[in-house]
Amino acid sequence: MAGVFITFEGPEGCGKSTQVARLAERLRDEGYDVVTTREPGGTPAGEAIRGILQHDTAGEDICAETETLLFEASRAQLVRHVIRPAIERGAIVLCDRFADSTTAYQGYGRGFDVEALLQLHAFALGETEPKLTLLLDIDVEEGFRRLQSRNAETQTGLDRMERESRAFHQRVHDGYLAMADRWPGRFSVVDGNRAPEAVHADIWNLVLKAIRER
Ligand code: Z5A
Repeated sequence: MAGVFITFEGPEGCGKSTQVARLAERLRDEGYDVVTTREPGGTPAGEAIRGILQHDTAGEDICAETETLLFEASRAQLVRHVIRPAIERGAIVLCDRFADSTTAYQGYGRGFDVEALLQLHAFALGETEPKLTLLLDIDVEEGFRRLQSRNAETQTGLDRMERESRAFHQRVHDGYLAMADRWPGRFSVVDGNRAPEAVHADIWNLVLKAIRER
């Protein structure tokens, strides 16, 4: 039986990574073969690209066009080296961010033409599309509060994207909701403002449904 490809999306601090880990653990406990990965990253080339994207390497300003193409390059590699082989062997693939992040951040956030970005995705992804995209919706301010307290705990500063303005992050947030309206068959919006257990309960039901329908 073919696997199921599920992506997690949302604005800063929405709790994706927490939910991916919790879901993966529960699915594994139930006996499923689970592969977790993330974007940018997930392959040696992708992780090297992640390093360039997160920090201004050697103080060099990465222009928005380069940024967009680097995200797509990381994705093309991840799709062919990790995601497709896992789907083919029947695994449940959980990916923390995917192509919708480029549409949200570089499209709605930076202002690049969304339809042009969709063509870039088609080139990077080929036929590989998520069956289910879980959008963890959270208020922008709440997301920043969470990131600030996490960064204070881990003593890390804000990365390049986190330093963008509140207005930028609000456009990203609103763009995500626009995408969920445009592709209701693939997107499910989950209220991420609640406690992790409540968020997980909704995700669990949606994921079980997607697995049964495969
Ligand atoms: N980006 C892009 O621009 N274009 C693209 O194509 C792609 C990405 C693929 C990747 O950063 C950056 O690249 C990202 C988008 C951009 N921008 N930024 N900034 P990343 O991979 O380092 O980080 P992220 O994907 O943005 O994740 P995050 O927002 O930092 O975290 P999260 O995965 O959403 O949340 P978390 O790590 O699970 O939780 C954050 C904190 O909140 C943590 O302390 C948790 O313990 C806490 N938390 C989690 N859930 C809850 C609940 N329910 N209640 C209270 N507290 C919670």
